[in-house]
Parts: sequence; C-alpha cells; structure tokens
Amino acid sequence: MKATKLLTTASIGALLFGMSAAAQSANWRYAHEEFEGDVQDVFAVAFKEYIEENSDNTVQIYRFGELGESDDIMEQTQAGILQFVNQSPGFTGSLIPEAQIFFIPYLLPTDEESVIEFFNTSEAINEMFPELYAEQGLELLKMYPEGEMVVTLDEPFTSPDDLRGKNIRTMTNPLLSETYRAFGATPTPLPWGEVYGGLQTGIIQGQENPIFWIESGGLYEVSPHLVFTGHGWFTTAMMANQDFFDGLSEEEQQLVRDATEAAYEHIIDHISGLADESLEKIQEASDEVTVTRLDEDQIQAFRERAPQVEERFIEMTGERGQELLEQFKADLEAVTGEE
Ligand code: 6CS
Repeated sequence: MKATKLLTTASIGALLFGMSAAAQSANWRYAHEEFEGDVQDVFAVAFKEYIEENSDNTVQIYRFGELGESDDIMEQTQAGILQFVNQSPGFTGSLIPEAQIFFIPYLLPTDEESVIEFFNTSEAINEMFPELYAEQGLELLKMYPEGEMVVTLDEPFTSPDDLRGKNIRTMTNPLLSETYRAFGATPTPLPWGEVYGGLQTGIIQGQENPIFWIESGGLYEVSPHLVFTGHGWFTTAMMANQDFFDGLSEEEQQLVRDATEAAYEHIIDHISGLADESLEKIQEASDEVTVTRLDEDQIQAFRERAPQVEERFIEMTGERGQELLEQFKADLEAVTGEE
C-alpha cells in the first residue's frame, strides 16, 4: 500500500515535471528575406536544427513573402510577434542610419578570406553594432556576409558615363542612392518584390546583388549583363526581439548564442565557392549573359567617387557614424594590413 502510494506520488511528480518542462518549451518564430535554399535560409535552418537538437524548443521559419516584405518582418519582430528576424542593412539602414556603412563603396576588400576574417574579428561589427541595434529593441546576434555585389544591367558597362540615364534599383536606404548617384546612374529604391517585374517591364535597367541571388531569383533572365565592379559585399544581420531575449533564462540565452555560432560557422562554409558555382549555373542556363570584370583603371573611375559617399554617411550619422567608421577602418586595416 505504502509502495503503491509512493509510486503514485513519484508518477505524479514525473508527470508534473514533464508537464512543466513541456510548458516551458516554446515554438519560436523566425523570418528572413530569402527563398528556400538561399543563404539566409541555410543559416536559419542550421539555427533551427541546433535549437531543436539541444532543447525542447522548436523554431518555425518564415521565408520571403510568407509574412510580407523585409520591412514587414522587421516591424513584426519589433512588435514581438516574431522572436527572430534576418534583415539586411540594405533595409535596416532606414531605421539605423549607421547600418548604411556597408554602402560606402570600396570600403570592404573583394577577397573572400579577408572579408570573412574581418567579420570574425571586427570590433565595429561585433561590439559597436549590437549597441546601435539595442536602441531599436533588437538583440543583434550576428552580422555575416552573403557574397560580393555584382551589378546587372541591360547592356555591359565599364565607366560611370555608361550608367548615365540608367535607373538602377537599390535597396531602400538613402546612402545606397548616394552611391549610385555618385556612380552616374539614377537610383531607384524598391523593395525586393518589385525587382524582377521592374526589370522585365523596363522601369529599371539594372540592379546589384550577389551572384547566388542573381541565379536563384532568375534576375539574369531579365538583366543579363553582369559587371564585377568590386565595390562591396552584400551583408546581412540576424537578431532577436530584445524583450523576448532578455526574458529568456541564462541557459536559453546561451543556447541561442550557441545556435547562432553554429549557424554562422555553417554559413561561412556554405558561401565559400558559392559565387563561382552560381555563375556556372547562370552561364549554362543562358546564352545571352555577358560577364565583365572591370580592370584596375576602370575600377579607379568608380573608386574616385567613393569619398563623396563617405562624406554623406558622416552627414547622415554624425559623431557616432564617424566613430563607427574609424573603428571599421581600423578593423579592416588589422586584417588587410593596408591603410
Ligand atoms: O536585393 C534584395 O532586396 C535581396 N537580396 C538578397 C541577396 N537577399 C534579400 C534581399 O531582399
């Protein structure tokens, strides 16, 4: 009798423990800006797998269009409807002006190894940016590169003069418009959902993006002339709603940080060689595509226009932007050894 009672008490205890563990497990919602198999999706899936293998929590991923445009998923995260979001500085720049630093042309080097080392070690990226995002109620978990920017146009180009009168789609931050104005073009800020149609109907004559995205979004079908200008990298950022993150236990915060690190390591592996593979796929799929790699003299004509964009960045962001830029440059110098 006594034994039965003990057993019953133990079973109820186990059940209650199980229930409370179950009650504590949560389904976290995570939205990003890309399609299945694209870089942001690969990152999100690696994050989800880590969380689900190492806890009772689950992660539900929402891809481009399922919850709206990039600005919509950011609003939903700030409102606490989503727990995690991946939004690129190309869009966050209108909310956090300092995030536009990635659009100062020719600031980042073109070689992948240096770019990755920069992201791994930069104080500006890993210490200063989290403070800026925190002011907007966001816990910045990771900034990472997706690929070198390539411009696509309705005809090949080699100089700023060739870009005169061309409407080039930009992501919706004011500094990127300055860059394309400095490059001689007419910047046309648009959300992603309008880009393919805009190119197809001729409202815009070009755009910039990493090669994997030009391939996966089929942009080369409607904008077949690819030009490597060497002016920048597509960078993105993954973050959490800060109230949600602050409300997690220390163990869960660590779990989220570990999952982010695991996803980051995975993505760095994933992007290596991705641009070459994607370019091969594009060239197999289309005879119309041309690839132009600007030589040093041609690049110089674009590079000469970078200082005016840098000045605009300082005007837009003030002392804080200046400090960030100085740190950014010092971090780059530490990686490349160049001033
Ligand atoms: O150009 C864009 O808007 C998109 N490009 C990439 C590489 N990812 C998402 C973003 O919306």
